[in-house]
Amino acid sequence: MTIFRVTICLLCVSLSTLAQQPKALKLWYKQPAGTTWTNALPVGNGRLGAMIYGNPEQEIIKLNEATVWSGGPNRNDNPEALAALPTIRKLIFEGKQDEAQKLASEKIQSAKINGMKYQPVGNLLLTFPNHQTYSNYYRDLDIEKAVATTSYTVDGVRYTRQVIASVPDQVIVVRLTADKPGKLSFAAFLNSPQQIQRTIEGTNKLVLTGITSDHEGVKGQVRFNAHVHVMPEGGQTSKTDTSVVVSGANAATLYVSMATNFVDYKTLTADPKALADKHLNLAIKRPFPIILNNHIAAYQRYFNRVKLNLGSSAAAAGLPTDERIKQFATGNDPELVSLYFQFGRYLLISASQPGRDGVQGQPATLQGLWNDEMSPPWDSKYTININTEMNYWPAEVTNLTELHEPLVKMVNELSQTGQETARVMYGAKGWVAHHNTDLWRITGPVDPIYYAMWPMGGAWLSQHLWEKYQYSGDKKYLKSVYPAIKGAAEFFVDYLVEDPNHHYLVVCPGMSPENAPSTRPKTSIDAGVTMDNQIVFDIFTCTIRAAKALNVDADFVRIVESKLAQLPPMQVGKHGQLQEWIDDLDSPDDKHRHISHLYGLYPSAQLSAYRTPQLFTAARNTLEQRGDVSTGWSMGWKVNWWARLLDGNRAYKLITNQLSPVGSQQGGGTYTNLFDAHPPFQIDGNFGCTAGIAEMIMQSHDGAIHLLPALPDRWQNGSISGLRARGGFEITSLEWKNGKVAKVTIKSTLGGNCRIRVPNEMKANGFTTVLNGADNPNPFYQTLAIKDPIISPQAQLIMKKPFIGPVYDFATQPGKSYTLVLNK
Ligand code: FUC
Repeated sequence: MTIFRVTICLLCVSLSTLAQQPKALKLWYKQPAGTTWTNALPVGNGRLGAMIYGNPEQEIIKLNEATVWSGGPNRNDNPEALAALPTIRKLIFEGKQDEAQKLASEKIQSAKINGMKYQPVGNLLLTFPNHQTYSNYYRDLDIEKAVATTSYTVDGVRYTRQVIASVPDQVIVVRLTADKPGKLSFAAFLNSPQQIQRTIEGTNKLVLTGITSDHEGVKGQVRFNAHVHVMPEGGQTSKTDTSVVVSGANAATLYVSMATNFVDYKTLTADPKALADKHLNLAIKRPFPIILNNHIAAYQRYFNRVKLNLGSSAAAAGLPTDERIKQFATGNDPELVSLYFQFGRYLLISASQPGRDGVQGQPATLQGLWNDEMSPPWDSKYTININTEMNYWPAEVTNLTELHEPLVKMVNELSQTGQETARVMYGAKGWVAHHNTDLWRITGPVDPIYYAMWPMGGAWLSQHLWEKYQYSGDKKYLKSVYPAIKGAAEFFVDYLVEDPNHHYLVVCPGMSPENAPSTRPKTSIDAGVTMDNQIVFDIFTCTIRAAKALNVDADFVRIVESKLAQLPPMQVGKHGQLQEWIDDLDSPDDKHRHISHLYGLYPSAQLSAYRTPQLFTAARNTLEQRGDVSTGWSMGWKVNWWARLLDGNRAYKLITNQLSPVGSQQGGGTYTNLFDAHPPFQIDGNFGCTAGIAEMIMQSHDGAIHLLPALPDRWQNGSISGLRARGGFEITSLEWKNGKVAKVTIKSTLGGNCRIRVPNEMKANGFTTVLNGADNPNPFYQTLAIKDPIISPQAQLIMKKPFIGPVYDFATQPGKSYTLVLNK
């Protein structure tokens, strides 16, 4: 045991030690968005969203409200599943997967309902006569303030538009100004691809009412209202049949309020007009500067918690964002990475807000909050075999835990609707969800059975309930989500069956999401695939740990422990890969975007450089074999995997792929507005990459807080403040120089042992050096007991010794901060 000199700093982190925020936290452009939605800029308050085009002559503001979905309350269980289940299982165990899948497509696949669509409200159009010709054009999205601004000059007058989506006021506000009096003239107009009616109340209030469309035999039942109150300063206001016309004003403020009849997934009894008016009538009493200030304060409450500096770039000062994306791969622009990281946080703050004052948001969909199509790709719903989970990967680590709440609420609701699915389809207790859900919280199978035969969505989503607790240690919260966690485990206690060939307990039928072995490429259905085993391992483990933390359900814990012990071990196949299926069927030529069996590497913590070196090496081989370029979300996941593989340069390469212009490589890429491309646009890649950048700088899953675990050569100097680590620790500030930790301050909120792994020796006093990998006594850092793998005799595993830096332990007390500095 070595004793070091210490610099302990109790709650005394001065601002000067915090990371310097680069100034350029703006997306900016020299041209309008034109007609291209992915050139437009997003604002949102978790419920109301807008995409702003910044076209001088006709401003287009595309409007969304989070509960505008097709259809209405419905279910999509297939009750014929139960009787067919024994035959399907028998066929699978006999190796007749094709026949099993055919039967499952008749008996398990949903008869007709594959989920409803997230749909747009419509467009606010502002027409500015004689603004065809303009000069000095500029538009930006300031993600430090969450304000979108457009400005340009016509006939010597500077026109400026600002747009915000306010959480406190629950309206979108458009502020129009001209720098000379009496020069502002425009017409405001609403239209929509939905079935709508329009009226104008008084002279200055546009009112649109609509109802969403029918889909797959479910009647469209969401009624919605959009109200726009046009408040000019000076000038004259008049109206036509459809427009409010303002001429000769000095300035104007437009308040946009939207609401629906949605109360919850089974209730549509709210009054959309009354609700839209309630928010509007309060907001119009407040002048724009007050609404703006309150909006910025509410936004910064979240945004300012994390600051990241990876170094400055010349490009940041001079080049618009679209040009920087084009040049990223060949230039040196670390500020684009920090902008992209913070943009992910911006998007989560804008797309996913906790409920307040009777207003509730929904979790971020495949497109977050922003969609202008009646039939968007994959309905812009919730694909829960990766995409929805990825949306929330940044929530805890980047210090946005409150924004996890809409997802937590959705999982709690699924744990209700999914009970019937578990019972009628599989004769099981607990609850189940398949690979998609929607506003109506459907839990039955969606899409053809090749994609749908995946009863794991509930168990994976439940990890988010558990992880939120891992970061906060809040037992009251844990108690509130424990029934959902337990219910997800209960399902598998009943659903697991003994595999007569290997004698393990397995998920059957199941599948490795959306992939199939090359020997039977059209048949995904199987038993005991690696990801299923890993997810069941996690839901059982967290149920046991949660029950013990809450001191409940000792008998049930014993049952779960015994089932857990009978799960299959992970396997290393003949190509040195982590096996995807229970049999060694993987092809090294398989480039499939889903690499689901690496779930165990991230987001789970089942693979470790230090504890499971063979599986860790096999995971690396798998990732090498699959290659880099793929869909956007797949590359976002790969950033996290390479970070967990402690390979910063490879993670950086994936960021480079991600920050390439759409179309410049075989898949993925980034649109000019920094939205991630599947393609098409899918927001998960934004969030995945944001989480991955955090994971490169700090990890907290493998028995310790690991500082700079995967720092690329490009980021040898930098700083970050505000990341959160499991066990209630906050990395209040971390500065590194030449790849070494120069100084770190960690605040403890729960107390307990803090263990850090660092790349270099630190000066500390009273801290101990951990030798021989002794267990961390902090319960939040308890590692997982992973079975020894089965390794193919043909597998060649070239093991690399992972870098092992010093590991220090120090006791912490709640509310206190601790600082360590580099031992030069
Ligand atoms: C899954 C993925 C697709 C896409 C869709 C929304 O089906 O396989 O790539 O992301 O979800």
